[in-house]
Amino acid sequence: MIDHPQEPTIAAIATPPGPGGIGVIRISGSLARPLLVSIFHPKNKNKKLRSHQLTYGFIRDPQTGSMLDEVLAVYMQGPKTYTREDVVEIHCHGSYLVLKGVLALLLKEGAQLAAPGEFTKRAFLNGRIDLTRAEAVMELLEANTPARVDMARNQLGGGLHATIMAIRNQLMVCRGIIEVAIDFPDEDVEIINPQAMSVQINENVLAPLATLINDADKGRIYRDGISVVILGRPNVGKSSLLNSLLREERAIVTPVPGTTRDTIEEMLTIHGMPVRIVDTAGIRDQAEAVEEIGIERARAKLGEADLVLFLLDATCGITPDDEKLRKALPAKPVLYVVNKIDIVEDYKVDVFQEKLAGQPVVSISAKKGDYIDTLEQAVYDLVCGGEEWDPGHGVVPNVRHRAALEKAREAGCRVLDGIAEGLPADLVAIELQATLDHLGDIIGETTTEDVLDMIFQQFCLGK
Ligand SMILES: Nc1nc2c(ncn2[C@@H]2O[C@H](COP(=O)(O)OP(=O)(O)OP(=O)(O)O)[C@@H](O)[C@H]2O)c(=O)[nH]1
Ligand SMILES: [Mg+2]
Repeated sequence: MIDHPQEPTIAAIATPPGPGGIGVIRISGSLARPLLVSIFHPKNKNKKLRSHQLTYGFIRDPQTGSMLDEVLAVYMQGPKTYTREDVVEIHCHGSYLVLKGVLALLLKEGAQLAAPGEFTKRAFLNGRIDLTRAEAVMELLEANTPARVDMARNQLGGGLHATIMAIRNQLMVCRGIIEVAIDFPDEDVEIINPQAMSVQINENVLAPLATLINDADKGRIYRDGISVVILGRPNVGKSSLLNSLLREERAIVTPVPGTTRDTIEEMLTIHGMPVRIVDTAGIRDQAEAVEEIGIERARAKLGEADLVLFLLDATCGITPDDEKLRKALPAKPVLYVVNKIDIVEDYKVDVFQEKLAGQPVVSISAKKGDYIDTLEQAVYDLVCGGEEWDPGHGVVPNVRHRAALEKAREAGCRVLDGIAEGLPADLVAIELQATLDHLGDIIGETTTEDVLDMIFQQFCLGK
């Protein structure tokens, strides 16, 4: 057992549970190297452990001498490591039991089990990465669409950090001027030029903050995705539409009204945006018991919907039942979709458009898969406000950042008001400092311990 210095050396299995080609154990801290030396036996006994070089050998229990695994081990001397501390990685066979055995040995020898996110937290606390980059690590691990990977990669590259720093620098220039005004209150010359400073704050602080907040809202759609519920009378083609959007025969389709009895949920992406699509039981009166339950579920799903696809049948126009259903809709964005246009001769959307007065309408054939791309575009436009937005373009703040940005913007507006009203410089300085602090929260400069704990606890083990 190796003696503990003050900061414990941490260890964890860094790869997910389940069989794999290899599984990696990671160790960080001042004991990383001695711990490795105590359990690792290079195949070539004369081979010295060199920093950042893989060595082939065996893990043995120093007490019993029994061999646990044949491994590749690497010792990386700080500060050029993930945590800036000494780091060791042991590449074992990807068996969970083997990995657990090696980890148990390390803990017996004096390592401490790492908390979730503790490696990344140390990287942050040791100043290797700021908080936005640490969060980007988690975002990257969780990213399940290419758009999310792009956003995470950008943040990991320091895009958000640099943008926040640039805004903070502008504020610091203003703070410098205001401090001079505070220090020399009796100067004849006016130190603060209110007009110039207002322009400076408007253009270089408030405008970029507004852009960041807007991008955060767009980014949220790409991170969390949206829920789209297909609704309509029985037999209008809801399940056919689900299948068309998924490009697979997921749901049962028959000419019998009341085919779908339960809600069916699937994930798909539209222009990179994750979409949870929900097919529902056709809504009608006089349904039998099982169908009735399905209809109740359909109604319940409406509550979670970000967008409702209201399906209509081109062969029958808008029927009294459709009207009834429309009237019962909750206040949600609705896209009307006229289906089965393939079997209507001389189909014209105008009749529907007139009746739906100003509401967005798309015409499709779910069965043939016609105009599904037009429908997807319409969904995208409705959700993104008709604005083409590229998630990979740069900086996309998350929900936590957004809250801090909003507070910074409010404080920034109070700075402007203070200047316009000619408030004393020291009062303006307080709001200016508040603006700076809210921005500091984003990059982790002024973030409190409990917020940090909350962020890192969301990480997975070994990261
Ligand atoms: N010609 C044509 N037929 C369609 C189209 N879409 C669906 N249908 C047919 O309409 C019938 C009902 O389709 P479904 O997709 O099961 O309709 P649904 O709205 O899910 O019906 P319920 O689950 O009973 O509420 C089937 O026979 C489909 O083949 C279309 O675009 N064109
Ligand atoms: Mg159906």
